[in-house]
Amino acid sequence: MAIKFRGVDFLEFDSLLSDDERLVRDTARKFIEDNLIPIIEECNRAGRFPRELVKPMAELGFYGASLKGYGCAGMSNVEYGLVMQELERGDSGVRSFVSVQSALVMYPIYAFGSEEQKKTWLPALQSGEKLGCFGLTEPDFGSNPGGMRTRARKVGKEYVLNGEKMWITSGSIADVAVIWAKVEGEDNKIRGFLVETDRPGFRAEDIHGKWSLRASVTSSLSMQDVHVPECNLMPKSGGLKSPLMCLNQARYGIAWGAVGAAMACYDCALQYSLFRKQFREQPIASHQLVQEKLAWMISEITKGQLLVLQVGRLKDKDRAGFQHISMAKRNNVWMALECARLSRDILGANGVADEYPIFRHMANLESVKTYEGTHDIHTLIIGQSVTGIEAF
Ligand code: TGC
Ligand code: FAD
Repeated sequence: MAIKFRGVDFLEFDSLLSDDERLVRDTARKFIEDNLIPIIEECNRAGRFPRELVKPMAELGFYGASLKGYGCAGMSNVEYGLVMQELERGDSGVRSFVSVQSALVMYPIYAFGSEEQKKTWLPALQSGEKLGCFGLTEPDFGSNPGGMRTRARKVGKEYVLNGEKMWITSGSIADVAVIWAKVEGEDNKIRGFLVETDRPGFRAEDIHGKWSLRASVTSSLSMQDVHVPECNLMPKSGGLKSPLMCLNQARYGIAWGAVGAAMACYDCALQYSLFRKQFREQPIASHQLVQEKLAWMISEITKGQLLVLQVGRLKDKDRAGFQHISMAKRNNVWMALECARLSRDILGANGVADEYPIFRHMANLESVKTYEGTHDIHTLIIGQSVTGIEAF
């Protein structure tokens, strides 16, 4: 049975969007429908990142979409979020790629880079001519990145970097890595470096055997005496706060993206339930227990849409705090994962087949729940915000 996505809008959500916002959303939706949906199951099976989409997505302005100048589209945060929603409706791995390129590579260069770094990298990253990755997590430091062991040592007019980064999206396809390291002799302050990935001593190796985000490249990075000129240090970066500011941008996009994945699962399950008949030739949608699942999903998706729209409106006024973004990321990813599980259940045995997108979304969302701050870490960020007590 072929199931075509029809959009999900129970509470006139569209009426809260401007014409421009709807246009951006519909353009991204059509792009995903025409270009990603036809190939995503093959990519997922093969564990292949659809690199052929890199340039077409650049042409639509998806990279660094909310940044201004340097060839970037200058979208509002809500428009950017709607793009993320549509990308993840297709696949979390493709949304991940765009998140990393935009929020974790272009944003730090924009926020902490020198003018020269911005002119060198931003137009090339925007056009998809160059790709980037973000190295914060290490084998022994995930939720607690402040403990990182990667070091930078100043030697004359260069820095020498040593360390390991783990679970790095786009690591082996990146031309430039944003590397966070403690600078020796500067009180071990965390600073950000732009490291060209063809420098001697830099190695990226892909992590194989993932059951999740199979259409996304995930790598480990190793740096052994990698020399970079001092102008590769991002001058305005300083302290753990700098990478955490990048994470806010990415977490915000994920909160929208998760709504997209949830919409894909819900719409598929709804259509299936109206078509599939069991007992007295009745569609399974006529059973109360199935309706309860559908009612739960549409309620939670609607709440998730409103939550992330409000965070987006606040962000557009520069009033979104990181605790607001944590709430949106935590809630919406949890909600999407629950929708994926319930939708999978509604499809019965067909729910485990990749003829339908649900199991892929469900497996992807397990990573999304962990990366960019686990569900538990966001619980503690919200807890700290409301109590004033740190419980990490
Ligand atoms: P803590 O002492 O709390 O904070 C240090 C300083 O930073 C400030 N701060 C933030 N600033 C901006 N944005 C945030 N979200 C911030 N959170 C904290 C804080 O106020 C403080 O400022 P100051 O002025 O006092 O120095 O730091 P901590 O070491 O106790 O850790 C806090 C914690 C646990 C919340 C943080 O480390 C954390 O968020 N951990 C989770 C790590 C994480 O999310 N890693 C993500 C890696 S990248 C990734 O997963 C990419 S996947 C991408 C994809 O494929 O889509
Ligand atoms: P841990 O920190 O070891 O956590 C394990 C468990 O312990 C979790 O349930 C966690 O919630 C819990 N826990 C930890 N501390 C506490 C606490 N204080 N209180 C209560 N519970 C706690 N990182 C990057 O830097 N760049 C990337 O591009 C990137 N891409 C990724 C792509 C994928 C597919 C994945 C899976 C991860 C990626 N990551 C990336 C890494 C990701 O950010 C980390 O996996 C994440 O931050 C969690 O760290 P960890 O895996 O080491 O888990």
